[in-house]
Amino acid sequence: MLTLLTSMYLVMRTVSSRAEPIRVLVTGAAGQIAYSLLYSIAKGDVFGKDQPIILILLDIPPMLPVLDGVVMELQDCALPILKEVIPTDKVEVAFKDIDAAILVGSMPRKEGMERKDLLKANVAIFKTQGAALDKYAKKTVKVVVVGNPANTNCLIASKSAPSIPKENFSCLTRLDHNRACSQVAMRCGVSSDQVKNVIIWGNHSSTQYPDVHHAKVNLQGAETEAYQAIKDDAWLRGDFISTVQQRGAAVIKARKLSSAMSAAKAICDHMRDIWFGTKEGEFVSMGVYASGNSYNIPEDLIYSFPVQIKNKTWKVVDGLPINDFSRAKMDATAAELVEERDTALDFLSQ
Ligand code: NAX
Repeated sequence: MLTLLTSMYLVMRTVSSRAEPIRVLVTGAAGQIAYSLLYSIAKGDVFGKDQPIILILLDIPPMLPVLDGVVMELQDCALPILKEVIPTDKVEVAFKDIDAAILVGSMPRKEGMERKDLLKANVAIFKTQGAALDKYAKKTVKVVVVGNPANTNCLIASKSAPSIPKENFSCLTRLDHNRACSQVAMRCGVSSDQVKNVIIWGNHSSTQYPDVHHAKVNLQGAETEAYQAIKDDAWLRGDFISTVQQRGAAVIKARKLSSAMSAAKAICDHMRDIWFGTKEGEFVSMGVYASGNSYNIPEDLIYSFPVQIKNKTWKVVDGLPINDFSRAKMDATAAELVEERDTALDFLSQ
């Protein structure tokens, strides 16, 4: 019996090691988030330990020498599933036949730059990359946008890629989600895996609404509502929310650099959940296309909702009761996104 099982295992290993490699694109690949992210992807943390990968690294021309260094380091990691690494500054190379796109690169805010100018520069980048997705990528490609303003950049990329289903696009709010989870866990003195179903609503900006009305904490084996476990409504409605909203700024202040390790971990969590699905009875936060049918959020936005994922397809968790406190915060972040979208669409049509 043991011999039979062993040989079945060996056959399965051989079959999976012969699996076709998938093509995974990371943009902004010479930047600091990518530097933390690429190793995790290339060793199988995201798409599976037996899934061969071709990694394509896109950055702008001045960063090509830096990309060469990243390629050398990836080679030096000697990772068995990493079949090839392709550094490039050309979208037609980068987006060709890709299965997954992690769009990290964007225009950073420079000193003295107006918010509108920043948005305009990013609309240009995500219009080009959306058009490249449309032209060169597989129609099944899964796209996650990280570069800020992530929600609106994601919307622009999706609108510029009409042949790819809108549902294939999402933006990262998992870092905010993980931050919220961790704050609750620390407050309750449990590990973060004992906290589930926190929600980030809306924009990945300081108007986001971290909500724990539906979250559960496992306290010594007993699943407890987060509000009951914490027993401090003033903290949950005050400092908890502002800590999560301002966490990115706090990290920059302390580190003199923005979040990179935690952002890379969140990207892995986000893409792994798309690929393999969410756990039974659990939901995660993700910026996805708002159809107008969920929680009275206006349509045609990329808005962060609680989602469950099965067969690489997300579904908003509908029907959660929303109180007045939450409603006001969900609407405020939606209003910011509407304004950002309208400005971006003006630029897109120019
Ligand atoms: P870095 O400045 O270290 O790296 C960005 C890289 O993108 C650079 O190498 C740059 O040359 C490249 N790039 C610029 N334009 C490009 C283009 N058109 N095509 C390809 N590459 C291009 O920034 P990093 O710390 O890695 O952050 C990257 C982005 O993530 C920023 O926009 C940042 O604001 C955003 N973040 C988003 C988060 C989220 O939760 N959605 C959290 C982390 C992070 O703040």
